[in-house]
Parts: sequence; structure tokens; C-alpha cells
Amino acid sequence: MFKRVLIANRGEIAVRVMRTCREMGISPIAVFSEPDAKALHVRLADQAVPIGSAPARESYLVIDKILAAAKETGAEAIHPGYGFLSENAEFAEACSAAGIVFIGPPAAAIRAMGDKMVARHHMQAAKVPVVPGIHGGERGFANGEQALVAASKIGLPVMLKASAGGGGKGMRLVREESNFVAAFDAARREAMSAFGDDAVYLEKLVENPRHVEVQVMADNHGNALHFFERDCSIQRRHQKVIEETPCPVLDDTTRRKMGEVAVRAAKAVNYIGAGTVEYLYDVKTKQFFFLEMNTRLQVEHPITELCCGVDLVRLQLEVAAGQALSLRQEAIAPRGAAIECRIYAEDPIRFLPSPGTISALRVPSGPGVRDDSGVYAGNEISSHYDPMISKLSVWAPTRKHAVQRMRRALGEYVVGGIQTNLSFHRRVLTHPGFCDGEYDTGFIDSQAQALSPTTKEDLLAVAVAGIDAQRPRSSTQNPVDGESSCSGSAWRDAAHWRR
Ligand code: MV4
Repeated sequence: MFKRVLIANRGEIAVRVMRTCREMGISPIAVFSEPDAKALHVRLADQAVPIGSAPARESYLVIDKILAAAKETGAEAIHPGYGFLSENAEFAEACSAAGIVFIGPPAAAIRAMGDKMVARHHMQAAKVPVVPGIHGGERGFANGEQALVAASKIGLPVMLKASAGGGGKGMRLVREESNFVAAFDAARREAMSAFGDDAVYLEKLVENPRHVEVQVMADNHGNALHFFERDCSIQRRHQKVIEETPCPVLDDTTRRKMGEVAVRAAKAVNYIGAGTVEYLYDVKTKQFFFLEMNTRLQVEHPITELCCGVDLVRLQLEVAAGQALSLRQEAIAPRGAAIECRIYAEDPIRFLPSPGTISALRVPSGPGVRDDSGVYAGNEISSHYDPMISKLSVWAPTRKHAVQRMRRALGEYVVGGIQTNLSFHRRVLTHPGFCDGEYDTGFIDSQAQALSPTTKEDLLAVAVAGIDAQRPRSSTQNPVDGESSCSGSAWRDAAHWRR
């Protein structure tokens, strides 16, 4: 096993990876930008190397600085976390060229899955169901008129998608022929400016799908396993907000099929390491379609760990060190239910980032509660990075109990000095649609009214939080976000914490 591993990331995921390194007797090494000098990931590391100024382009994204830090500290391997360089094939190659193990899949697998048209070809060859669609040619359609001819064949509505895209960028929904060419041109322009590649293809629209994804893990001995699914349908503008496992509307036969197909997808691109196969799931027809594969450890991996009883980062490290997966697929038997809420530093009504200094922090704990956070009281949430401050996860024997437990844990959570989406989460966790498990990817938009603060208490608490977050303060006064659950208990807890 490695003696030293450099974590090329920051925040909660850097902390998460370091924890497993520590348990395994591996010395964790941090890198940090100027504003992160006092960050938790720096404090938990054995060594920490400064790599530049705040913008990621001048620090966390600079391959040469990361490799220099690894050489300087004697790290044998680099864990990229998620985001930043985690799905950068050139970085994976640069690591190998420098004699350092990249803890992730081979560059070729990253490339094969990074281009959606190439990925769809691989999947079709491996008999993995993909959304019916037409590519036009190797580089998509030559122009909007040609694409419209193809669209008329499969029938509207269709989704126009950038081949280099993913996560919703360069994507356009077209329901009427009259809008088609303009939408095609717009998708193309957006793809060019975002990815430097303007190839656009089309897919038939799957109406009101659920987003269901399967965790996979493969070693370099030919073994590939899946750890069942997560439902990530509760999203806003392609930003996941709540994830859960198991998917509440999946039957066991479809569940097993999805898992087997995900393993086939991974094998089709000679995958090694942790990855996630994303599907669109049509509840009415029980059909699922390959969407894309994320070639990294994902944000929401903790809920899989809670139900499957595994440490996915440990498996990543073992596989990267050349060890064979010792688990058998039949031994992976998920138990109970788990839910994750992403706690963002944001205005809970307008959904805008709310950077600032965390003046007070009380993290929930107790039975079945896990909080993955990268901050402590006194830290500043910088506008330079993702505003996610923590991931609150719960496990319980049943979904009903997991929902109750999450409500309880959200009620205990106190973040002072900045605005957070805690009150939004409390409203989702009491919404009948969520409680019944009957939601799709349009949930937050369609339920905007029901999920907006309505009670007098709610409105007052949000108003106080807004004023509080902006008010200049003395060191003896710790304003809290003051957002309230329906019962008002969080508000009371917050007041108590302040003393
Ligand atoms: C789709 C779709 C419906 N039909 N493709 C959004 C992000 C990108 N990864 C793919 N996305 C979608 N592709 C077809 N053919 C609906 C979405 C979609 C979506 C998917 C997953 C989670 C949330 C979503 C929200 C809106 C649209």
C-alpha cells in the first residue's frame, strides 16, 4: 500500500479522503490556495503545500504545481476528489508520466466517457440501452436543417445535446419544429464556448424521468462490481440537492438489471476504479436508459457507503495500489435507507451563493447521522469555490425512519453568520411528494410554491437570517442563521447556541 498520498482537492472531499488515508496508515498530504491556508483539510494533513492564489485556474487546476507538490513531499499517488482535475485525462497521463499513481480510471476510459457520442457508441456495442437518438455524423450534424430532418424522423419533442457536454450544458429541449433551428444554433454556440467543441446530436425526450445512478468499482484483475443505485432526482438547475438510496420507485428485478448493465458499461471501456453510471428512468414504462458515466468518486457516495457498509475510498486506494477486489457481488446486500442533504451557503429563497464567515457551527450527530464537512467555526466561505459547506447524511432501517431522522438532524443543525439552504431542506423533507417518494427531476421547479417559505415563522426567520448575515458584528455576538423548521425548534436551538 502507498505510504503517502496527496489529495489534489479542498473542502469536504479532501477531508473525507484524508480520513480513510489516516485509518489505513497512509500519510495524507494537502495542497492549498492562499485563502485556504487555515482550512480543515490543511489542518488534518501531515504536510500541506501552498499552490497559489484563490482562483482555481491558478492553484487547484494547475497540473504542474500539483505534480511538483507530490514530488517534493514524496507522495506515490494522487487522489483528485471530484471536480477540479478529477476527470481530466491529460492530468491522469501526466501523473503516470511523472511516475505517480492517479487514483482514478485510465485516461482512455475518461476520454471514452467524456465524449457523449463516443460513449453512446461504446454502450450500444455492449448492448447497454441508450436513449433513442441520431448523431448525424462523427462530429454531429452539419447544420440545423439536417438535424431537423432527423428530428422529424424520430418525432418531436427531442433533446439537443453537446457531445462534449454533460450536466446540462449545451442542452436544449425542442417541442416545436418552428423553434428547432434556432435551438440547434444556440446549443452549438454554447457548446463551442464552453467546451471548444460544437458537435451536437439529438435524443428523443424522456418525459418526467427520474435520475437513477449506479455505483461501480473495478480492479485491474478483471473484476467489476456494482453497489446498487442512488436516486438523484431532487435537483435544481442540474445541481443535485438531495439524494437517496434505494430509489423508492424501483422494483427488485429492474434494480438488479440496472446493476448488471452498469457493470457491463464499465467493462466496455476497460474501466478501473470508482465510477457512476447515470440512467434516466421512466417510471411508467419501467425502462432505463444510459445517460453518461461519471469517471470519479461522486459527491453523494456516502449514502451508498451507509447502506452497503463499505468504504469506497478504501476500495479506490486498494484498487489503485493494484490489489484485487476481494468482495463478491452476491455479498453486496444493501440494508435500510439513506438520504443525503447538501448544505449550501446560499440565500434559501433566491438560491444565490451567500459567502462569508461562519461565526457559529453546531453539527448534528446521534444515531444514524453522518456529516461530511470541510469547515469549522471561524472559516470563511469563499466566493471562489463551490458554496457547498457540508453533506448531511442519515441511515435508518426504513425510508420512513430515514425521513424522520433527517428532519431531526436538520433541526439540530445550526450555521451562524451566513445564509444556508437548511430551511429549504426542512420544507422538502415535510413535502408529501417527497415523503411518499413520488417525485421526478422536475420536482423543485413544479413544487416551487409549496417549497417556498410560507408560515409566519418561516418568513420571519428567513428575513432575520438575511439581515443577520449582512450586519457588522462584534466578536461576542454570534448571529445565527435563525431559520426555522415548522415547529420552530431550530430557532430555539439557535438561540441557545448563541449563549
Ligand atoms: C435528458 C432528459 C430527457 N430526455 N435526455 C440533464 C443533464 C444531462 N446530464 C442530461 N439531462 C437530461 N437529459 C433526454 N433524452 C432530461 C434531462 C434532465 C435531467 C436529467 C437528470 C437529472 C435532472 C435533469 C433535469 C432536467 C433535465
